[in-house]
Amino acid sequence: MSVPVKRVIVSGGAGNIAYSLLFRIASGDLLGPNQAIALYILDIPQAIDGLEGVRMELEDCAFPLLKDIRVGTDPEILFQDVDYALLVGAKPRGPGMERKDLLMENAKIFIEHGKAMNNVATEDVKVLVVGNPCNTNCLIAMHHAPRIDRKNFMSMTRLDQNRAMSLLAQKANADVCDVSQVAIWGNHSATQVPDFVNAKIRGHSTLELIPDRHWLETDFIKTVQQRGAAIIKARGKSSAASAANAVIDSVRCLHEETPEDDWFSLGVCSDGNPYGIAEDLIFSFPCRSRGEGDYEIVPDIPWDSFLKEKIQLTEKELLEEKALIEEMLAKKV
Ligand code: NAX
Repeated sequence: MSVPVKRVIVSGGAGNIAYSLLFRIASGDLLGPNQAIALYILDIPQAIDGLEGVRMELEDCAFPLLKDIRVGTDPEILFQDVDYALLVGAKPRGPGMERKDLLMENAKIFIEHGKAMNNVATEDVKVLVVGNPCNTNCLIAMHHAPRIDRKNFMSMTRLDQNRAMSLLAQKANADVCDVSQVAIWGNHSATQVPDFVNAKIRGHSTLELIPDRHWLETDFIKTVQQRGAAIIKARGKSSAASAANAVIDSVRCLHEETPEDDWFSLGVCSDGNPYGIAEDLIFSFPCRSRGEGDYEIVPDIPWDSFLKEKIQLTEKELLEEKALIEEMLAKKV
């Protein structure tokens, strides 16, 4: 029995992350081995040759699940009827560029992409924003796509979760499969909060297996927060394969029933519940899925005073980013 093709758009298609991501999507890693896929690949006009090269390589893989490839630079065409929008494309911070300029340059991109999705994507399109600053970019796209349910807008903190899981496993001499309930709270930035307080290793409290709270509060958190910069320093390029892998994990988690004793991290729109985080922020929470493409925020995870203080700081940063964007957009009008 044939299953209808799912349309997946990847923006930033000529970039670093997309070069890993597209091939994994086309091979079935994103939506499973029985789901035929159409790939729509978007970038800017200056990148059109790169896009054509990527298209040629995808064709040369002869992926059985890949039924259609479209490359282009017009969001209103490429977002047409998409089921999944993986928004990787963004403007990097240039030399001497201030944070507010970076926010504004990216705001323009995500306003355009939000509007295009509102106009032409399927109503239940699932949107995952990867391009930084991903939480605020996601918020902007969501605001410009009122036809689409707010719940469908997500930003990626799964790479941070995976980094945290690996570090905890290494420190405890455990397998990464033994590590569970690792949440990232807040912004995908240097203020993010990798939660070791509630994480488990072999079903036990991390604090029992790694009784070095000083290491957890300092080196562990800092290493996760600054891993992106460490990779740029080592490779001369930013994380790409691991970021693409985290995109795959983020989407797959929505379609697999989350085990009772676990959760995953995802930036989603806060409505104030259940943790009192300000409404209308894209904030990373521990989430669970029933396996139907949906998620809910896991309630009742306790915060000790250390976590609480850090979570308030990351919330403050997101509020500041939002206020800055609102101010700049208001001035422009
Ligand atoms: P690259 O600079 O290699 O690629 C970005 C691509 O986006 C380029 O091809 C560029 O032309 C394109 N682009 C720019 N404006 C566009 C627009 N208006 N429409 C469509 N495409 C557009 O960056 P790459 O290494 O692929 O990283 C992409 C983004 O992911 C960056 O913002 C990066 O900071 C972010 N990351 C986010 C992570 C996360 O966990 N959320 C981790 C990895 C990564 O750092």
